[in-house]
Amino acid sequence: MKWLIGALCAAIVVWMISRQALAASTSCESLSSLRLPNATITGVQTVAAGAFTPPTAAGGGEGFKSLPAFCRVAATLKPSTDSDIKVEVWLPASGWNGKFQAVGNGGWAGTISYSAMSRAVEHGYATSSTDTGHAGASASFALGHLEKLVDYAYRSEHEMIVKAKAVITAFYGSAPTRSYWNGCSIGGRQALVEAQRFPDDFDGIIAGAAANPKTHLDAWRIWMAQAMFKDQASVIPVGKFAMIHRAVLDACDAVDGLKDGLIDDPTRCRFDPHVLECKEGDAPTCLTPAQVAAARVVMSPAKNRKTGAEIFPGFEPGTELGWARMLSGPDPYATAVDQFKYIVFGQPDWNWRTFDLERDVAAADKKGEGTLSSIDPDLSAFTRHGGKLLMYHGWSDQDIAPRASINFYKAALASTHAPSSNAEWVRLFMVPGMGHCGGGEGPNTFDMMAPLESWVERGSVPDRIVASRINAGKTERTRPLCAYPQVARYSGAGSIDAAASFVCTAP
Ligand SMILES: [Ca+2]
Repeated sequence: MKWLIGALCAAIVVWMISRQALAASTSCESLSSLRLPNATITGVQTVAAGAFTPPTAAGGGEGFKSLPAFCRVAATLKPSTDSDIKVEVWLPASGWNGKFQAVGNGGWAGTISYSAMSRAVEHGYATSSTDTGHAGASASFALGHLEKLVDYAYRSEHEMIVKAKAVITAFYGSAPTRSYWNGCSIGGRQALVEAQRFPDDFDGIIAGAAANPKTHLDAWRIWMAQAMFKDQASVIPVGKFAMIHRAVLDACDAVDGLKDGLIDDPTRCRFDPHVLECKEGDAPTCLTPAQVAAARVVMSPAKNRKTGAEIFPGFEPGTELGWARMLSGPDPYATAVDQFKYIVFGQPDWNWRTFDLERDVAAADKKGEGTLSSIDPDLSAFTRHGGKLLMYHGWSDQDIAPRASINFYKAALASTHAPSSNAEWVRLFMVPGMGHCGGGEGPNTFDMMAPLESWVERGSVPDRIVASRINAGKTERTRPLCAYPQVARYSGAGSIDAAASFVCTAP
């Protein structure tokens, strides 16, 4: 008995010492005197548990009430004379898990991602976010400011990461044991950029719905809207999107082998909107010939009409309920128009109706070289560092066509030469029925961080990740997400709402 008590006491002492090591080694306020190259610390404060209030523009509200106490550090980084990069680093006052989780942005960024930061801190990580070097969600910042475009394209993230690691080390007295990136949309693009350009920044990277190639993505968005809004006749009223969705589901739900209200494998669904053409005139239940033509464009990839080369993949069947995000008119998605106004042509009064797919994609590629054009898929250096890349994309993404992630995944596998010590370094999970970074009709709640950490820290390669459909706090359905190209198949027994009834198998 005595030895047992002794061992127990020893264990408690070891535990207390290890806990001690994960708390701050210096006061939060003392970080204001930290000197970092090309950086100015502009604010340092201890924030009491639940006391954080974001600047009104950031939103988020109630989500911050559950935040534990943390040390909040704000800084401005100036890697170029025209740079004005705002960053924040948040450090849990106690219970730090020893790791760093940097979080990404959306659209043209222009704000610090407070909500994503709060989720990271709640889970014990030190975290950081940047506004990417400008304020506001438009691309107007780039007009006449090439250095700011470079900051947005890749430099602000890397600068933030270097400085955040220095702040973490100063605060806790030790560097993070592991560093991770977690981002979706532009944050997914930032993820791939980091893996390519700065392969030693992270041990593990999550790239959700990556906006890549950004130039082609925005060209596709305008091309699609141009077909829809070119004249009054071609406009499909938003009220018809649900009718089209119903028809797509009727045609394709069962094709994947299970009638569950989801198109689990859109690659097997063939749907021509011509089947919805009105017998005569127009009605809410059918499409006019001009609307059929517009729908065909919306459901097709954008291709170069001369060479046949794909510029960007199209929406998948099943996405129709989300079409309003980009196709509610009367103009194309402003995020896409901004690219051509402020970056490609430098003309704030540029008229999207003059857009010519082949000519203007070529112009965008030229202008975007080294910044927003396609990301080099050779991630060999990242694999030599031992890095793991976990990608995901919703099959019903209504903002970034999901095959863009499949394209990058395949290109990366083909061009990357990984050392045998890191032969398994990338996984892609397609999410049936999920919209852009969430939403949609499918199981859309899942944790990518835990499987990534198991992979990086314990060598457990993720092949199956369970996703849940939660409605009003109740889990209605669970499903496995399977490592691409595998798909989830119903085993034939058990509830179709339980992940245990499904196996991951070749398509
Ligand atoms: Ca189905």
